Amino acid sequence: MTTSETTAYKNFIGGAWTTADSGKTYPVTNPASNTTVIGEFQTSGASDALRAAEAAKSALPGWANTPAPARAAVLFKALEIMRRRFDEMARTITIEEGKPLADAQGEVKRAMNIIEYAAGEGRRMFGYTTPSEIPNTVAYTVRRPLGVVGIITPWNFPIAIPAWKIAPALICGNALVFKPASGTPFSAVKLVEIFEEAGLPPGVLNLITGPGSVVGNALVESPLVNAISFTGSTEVGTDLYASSARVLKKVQAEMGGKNAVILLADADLDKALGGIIQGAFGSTGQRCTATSRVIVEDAIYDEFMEQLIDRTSKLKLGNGMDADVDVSPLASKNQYDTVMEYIGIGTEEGADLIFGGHSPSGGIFDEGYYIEPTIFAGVEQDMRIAQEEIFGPVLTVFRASGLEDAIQISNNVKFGLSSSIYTKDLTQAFEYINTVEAGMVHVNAPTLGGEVHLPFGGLKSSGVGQREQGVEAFDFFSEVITVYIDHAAAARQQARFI
Ligand code: UN1
Repeated sequence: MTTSETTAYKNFIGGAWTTADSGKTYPVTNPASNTTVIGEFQTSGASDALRAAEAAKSALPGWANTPAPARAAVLFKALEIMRRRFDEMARTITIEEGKPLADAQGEVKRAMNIIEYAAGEGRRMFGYTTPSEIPNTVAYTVRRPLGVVGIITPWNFPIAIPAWKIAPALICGNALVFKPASGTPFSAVKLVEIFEEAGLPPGVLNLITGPGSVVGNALVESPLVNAISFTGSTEVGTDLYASSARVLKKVQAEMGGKNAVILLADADLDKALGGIIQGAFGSTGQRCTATSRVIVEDAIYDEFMEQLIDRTSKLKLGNGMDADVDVSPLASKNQYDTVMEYIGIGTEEGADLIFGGHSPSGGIFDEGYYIEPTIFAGVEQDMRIAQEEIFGPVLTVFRASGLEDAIQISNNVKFGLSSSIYTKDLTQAFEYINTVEAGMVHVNAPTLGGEVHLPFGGLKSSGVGQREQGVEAFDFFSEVITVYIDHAAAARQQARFI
């Protein structure tokens, strides 16, 4: 591996592309071809994070005092630039994260949707007025920015997740320090370039790349940073929430999932299989809304298994840049090792490995982090593969005697992010909607995804703080201030109101 001709990308602090204080960079490679270095990125430390937070603090008053419709104009401009650079952005995701190009295009579209939605908020940003109980008094609420916000994002949606935090945070008037996952800084650089080109004032959006533990902790600990929006593992999110609580820092943490699909006997089996396969193996299972469990009613279990194996065997594994590829490599060596370890654990625990489970070899497979789509049957609820988030192309299958049994299995995990049921029976569907423990509930649709104008997030160990996206995003990224104006000056004393 040679890095001599590789471009070294920089941090973006106070409107200038700068090197890290360490003077060091680290390489990022393509997961489908791990000898191909796609760039060198700054190895930032705490001092860089603090410099970025100071730059944000200096830029804050100017941006906070910019009228929201004028802030929106910058977002609309960013949207236009992203539309122009659409192909480049999608290709960047695929060479850096590995997901199939069609998925990467979907991801860029999603980022555009949130920027558009957040920009529209520039002409709303509603508070409310209400009658006061005091004579001659006007009472209303107004929104103010939180201040400097740390944006800490994962590698699996390296454009969309940053966009769905950054766009609502900007429209609310905050100044940001953006710390992307160390594995996907290239997508982050491109996203920041777009906001720079759109004319965002210097210091409003700062980027620092490097190891999460050092840079992320510096942001959590710095009194300059007022709030953190985080997406990542439940372990890191829990620590971040605990340390932020000590200094009363507002936190939104979007974490893991162990999402289940319930398949009832009356369902449209063909449609259900499509949704389950897409949910389990699309994006190589590396999304927090992936389907990692399927709970099948006894009566159709055998037929389902036969078709599941048949359809999974037709999936094409390969480089995400090839148009006909369904399942691409894991995003990194680390991910690859974790998933292979879980496949080993499942086998040792006594589950039946009925499909896949191997890393193919020869040709392109020797160059990347490939693992076959993998299915375990005979899974017991207390097994680790039934309880822990694997974040890879591994589906576990359970049997249920009926709806009640299936919901019990679905709820018997510490996570509660997304869920799905396939049935044509409205009564059973509503029983499910009312009792399943998940922040997002789908009927006759996969566990995946969501629309940007609806809230995204989970229950239990899947998330804490306000939901992302939807109107809730603006609730998280703003403070609500309550205003009372006594326009007769002294009404309150006279009337002796409390
Ligand atoms: C999606 O499922 O389309 O990290 C988005 C994640 C989630 C985002 C998932 N926060 O996978």
